[in-house]
Amino acid sequence: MDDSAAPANPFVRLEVAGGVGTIRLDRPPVNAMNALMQDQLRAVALEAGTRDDVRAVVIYGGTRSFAAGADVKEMAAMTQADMAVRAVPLQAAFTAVAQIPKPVVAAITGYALGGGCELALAADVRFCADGAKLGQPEILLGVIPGAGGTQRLARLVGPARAKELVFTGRMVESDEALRIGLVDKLTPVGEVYNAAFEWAGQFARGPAAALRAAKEVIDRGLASDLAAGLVAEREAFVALFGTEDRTVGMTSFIESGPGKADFRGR
Ligand code: CO8
Repeated sequence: MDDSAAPANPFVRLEVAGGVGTIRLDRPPVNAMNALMQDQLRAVALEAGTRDDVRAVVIYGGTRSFAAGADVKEMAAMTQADMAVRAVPLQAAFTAVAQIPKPVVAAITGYALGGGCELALAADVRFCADGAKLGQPEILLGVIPGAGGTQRLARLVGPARAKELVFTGRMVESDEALRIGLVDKLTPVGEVYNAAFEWAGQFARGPAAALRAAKEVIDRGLASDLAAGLVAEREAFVALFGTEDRTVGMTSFIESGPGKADFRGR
């Protein structure tokens, strides 16, 4: 989607402040994700990934709800042939989020269900409002998760828990979500966005290439075997010796001690 084609009131927009980009979902009442919204999500994720003034990302759906999943009303009218076509850009949107080469946190309020839960799973960490509910209720519609839920959920909480959640479609309360590792932090509902923004903000003046490499190597390693992961780690480690930030970081340590480097992001 180029700028000239950008709609006046998009369902997904990128708001940038203090080095943090917020991917704001905005399709009231519950951010049900229709095809247009999925395409806008992909475009915004790519923009967040490439903009130099965005060094970390928050995904946020507002105070009421993160996202209640795919737009079931739109999906109900689709044929199998329609979905065969739609599934490709749909999955590409979630892959674009997962591959943002910067730290990404989901700030979850209300409901994160179906595609909404899958969107949260595509982030690096998840902050969650007390009382929010997560789940993969697709089975209750006679289908299964289709935007990474069977894969990312199992990797995050383990196969038995993932299967139980996908088989039953039940909602997971926020405290259980924390206990099983589905989310990483609970806050009062009014604080979840600020907590996520603060977490993202700590990377705004970080060593961008090292952060990118850390994310990429961890994710690539999880998708391959240990030996291949260690090769990827070694190559990325060596490559970082060519960056200005590693010179800045090591010089700063020697002159001023740990944790004081003023990184350039190069
Ligand atoms: N799609 C379309 N409309 C929705 C959706 C949805 N997923 N969720 C809620 N709505 C609508 C309701 O129909 C209602 O509309 P209206 O006011 O016109 O009647 C409005 O939003 C408010 O909803 P409720 O009245 O139901 O409000 P409640 O607070 O009682 O309940 C819930 C909110 C719990 C979110 C409930 O609406 C619900 O269970 N929604 C469906 C959740 C669901 O099944 N999600 C999975 C969808 S399938 C899916 O995501 C497939 C993933 C693969 C592709 C991912 C691509 C993004």
